[in-house]
Amino acid sequence: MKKDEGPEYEIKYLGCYKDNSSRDMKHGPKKYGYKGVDGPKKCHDACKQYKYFALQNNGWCSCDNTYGTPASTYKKLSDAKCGSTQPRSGKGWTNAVYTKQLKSVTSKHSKPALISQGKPTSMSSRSPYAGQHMGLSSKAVDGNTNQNWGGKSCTHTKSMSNPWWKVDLQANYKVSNVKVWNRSDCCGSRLDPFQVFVGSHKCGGNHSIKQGQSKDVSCGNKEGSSVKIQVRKGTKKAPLTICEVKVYGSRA
Ligand SMILES: [Ca+2]
Repeated sequence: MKKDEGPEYEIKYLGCYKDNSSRDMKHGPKKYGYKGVDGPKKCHDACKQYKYFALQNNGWCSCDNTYGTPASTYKKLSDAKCGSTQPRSGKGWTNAVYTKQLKSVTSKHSKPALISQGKPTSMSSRSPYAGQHMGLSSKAVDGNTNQNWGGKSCTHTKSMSNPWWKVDLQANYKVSNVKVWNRSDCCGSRLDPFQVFVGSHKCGGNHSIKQGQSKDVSCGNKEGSSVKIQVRKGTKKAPLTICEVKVYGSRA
């Protein structure tokens, strides 16, 4: 398909609804012949002026601007009541209800955005190199993924047990994933192992990144207003250095 054809649409199945002889959907061709893979699309094409359309009794097409109303009569049923093969084409007195919607609308809502860059940060100690403006906690959200300490874009705590780094997202977010960049010029094991928290929710278990590499940690849309990188090496003391953290999510 050419890119300049305008917005892309998709046909979306909304559910299976009970019907009776008064008809939930009152318009359209009200004819058979709309079963099979192209059934929903063909029924849509025959119902263009209506918002919703439905297949009943294995491919009988009708449409309307409402569906499932009144809900006491046209009750929502289990999907199996509208057939087991996809796309569903309905059974006796059951409507497999569909609509057509803009594809970009759905993807815009579900696509996670970068939500950490430039936001307030903190860590378990002040940078020992703060005087040279190096190692600051803000260096992990400065948008620069340079992994060389000399690039002045990595954080650095003092040597301590259980060091951590944190970004305040300044609002509640569903966090989809957190990408972390490790240092490349030395000391890659300082991040091994680390844990990622969204608020108090942990994303997976222990993670590690080889020196000079980055890692994408999935957070499964856990909700919170901060993300923390926590290193636990028991009583062993070490500094924590991270060169960049990118948190992706959408407003909760
Ligand atoms: Ca950086």
